[in-house]
Amino acid sequence: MTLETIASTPIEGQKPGTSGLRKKTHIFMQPHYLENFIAAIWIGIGGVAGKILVLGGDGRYFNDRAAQVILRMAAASGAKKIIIGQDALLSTPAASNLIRKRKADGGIILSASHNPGGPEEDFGVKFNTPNGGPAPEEVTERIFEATKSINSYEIIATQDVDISTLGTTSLADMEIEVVDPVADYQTLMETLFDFDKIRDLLNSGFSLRFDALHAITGPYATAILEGALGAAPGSVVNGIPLPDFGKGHPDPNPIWAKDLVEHMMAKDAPDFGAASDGDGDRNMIMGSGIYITPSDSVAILAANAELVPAYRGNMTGVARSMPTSRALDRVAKDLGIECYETPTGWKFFGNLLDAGKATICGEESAGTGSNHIREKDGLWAVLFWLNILAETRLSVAEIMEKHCRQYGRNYYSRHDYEAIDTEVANDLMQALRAKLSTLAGEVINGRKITNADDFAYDDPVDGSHSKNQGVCLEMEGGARIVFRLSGTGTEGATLRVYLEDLVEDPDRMDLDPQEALADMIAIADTVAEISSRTGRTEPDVRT
Ligand code: G16
Repeated sequence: MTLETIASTPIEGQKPGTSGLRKKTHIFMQPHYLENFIAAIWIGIGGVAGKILVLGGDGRYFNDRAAQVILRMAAASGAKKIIIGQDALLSTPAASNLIRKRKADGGIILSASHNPGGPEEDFGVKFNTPNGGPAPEEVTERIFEATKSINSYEIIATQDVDISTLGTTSLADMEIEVVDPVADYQTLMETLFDFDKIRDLLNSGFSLRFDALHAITGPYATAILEGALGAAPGSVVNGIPLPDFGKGHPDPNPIWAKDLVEHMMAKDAPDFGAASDGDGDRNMIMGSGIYITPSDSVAILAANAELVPAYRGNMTGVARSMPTSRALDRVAKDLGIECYETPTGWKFFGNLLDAGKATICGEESAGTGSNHIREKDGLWAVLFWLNILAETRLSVAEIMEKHCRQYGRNYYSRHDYEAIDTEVANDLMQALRAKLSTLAGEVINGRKITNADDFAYDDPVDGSHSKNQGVCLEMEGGARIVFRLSGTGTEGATLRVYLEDLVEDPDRMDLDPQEALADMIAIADTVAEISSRTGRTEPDVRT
């Protein structure tokens, strides 16, 4: 075992995006690519010497190899201890929990989240801070700056460490603790929800289907839903994590979780359906014959928080990302609590959660979570829904109907135009920004624009300022259109168009969202010239 200092040169483009550094796997596998970025993390966090870190990933291709490299680099740079999930597996929420529970100095999560995996697909690395949350911009900026001047890194030359056996081992002077990826997470869930009530529900003939999409939540869902809560064996499908996610796209939305949608829309559908993503932080919720949008889901969870042990009497505030529908705002108003509006990216909720300003947070991009950890949490959302269903004994559709009757319905859809030419996408956004000052007051397709701006955020806790976070057009009657470019894609640019319209007429609660939003869709195209600039007449994904 020898300590080696390997000469390297800075690699361009190692700029973390919305959630860590994501690139094609073969790029990460190039000589020094991963190593340079890890060395930059060490610099960005003020060195790793003497520190305790959590390490794990979603099991995608290259996960195990990358974990071995990181162990050898951490040991070479004097880390005190690494707590690693068995076989280098940890869901993102489980990693966040471990960082907090074990008071670690942070963690490295190997994942490109909902992006597909495999040698030709995507890989990613993200750093989470001691509060268990994604590194804030100030830290990712430091890491990025460091990538520009890396000219060597330290690594121990040795055989692979055994990370398949639970227990403690060592590498040079560094301790390595291999932990069960599920156990601590399951213990946490048991403290938040009424497992007895959920067990009663599942024993009463209530059926569920959880599609793990061959990603990380398989073992968690099997242990918790089938094991601890007694869902019928086979309720969890595609539960074995695979390096290429079975060639699927582990993104829980109606396009990529089509099989679940078909089951839930069938005549003999289960009572409840759900899916999670590659690293287990996203969720999709369905009932028999109904899909609940993420924006509605977070609003429903907040509205029913009193039914769930950990949240009863504990709702200090809620938060949503700017493009998420304003259904949550209506609930917050009713509860008499604040609803914060942040830029896209879970990292922006961290300060609000740490300061006790928000209890439940959610994003249109299928992320929902709370102050129990500092990441969004797919299975948590599933258990929250099951707890509500167990308490009310209503169906998912009835819960949705009741919610709309009380709060009105914020029809919502996101249209994604993927892999468009980066220059075309940037020009489109620039042209939109150039129009902002004249858009307010204009009437387009019969709807008056009441406000047009480029969203900026002043963090109420640390005062940090984030600008250019998306172009937002507000319209009369509670409608909105938001345009922004995704920060998580790895190919060209993805234009996201977020469409929302509020309907309060009780006779118009059951419309098809695409029909209800037809006006908004047309206005979006007129204002942003999507079809003429991109040549696309249809989005690739509609959520
Ligand atoms: C990440 C972030 C989320 C964000 C989502 C979409 O999710 O953690 O906060 O909403 O990306 O971001 P964008 O619109 O920039 O692609 P995940 O699940 O990929 O980590």
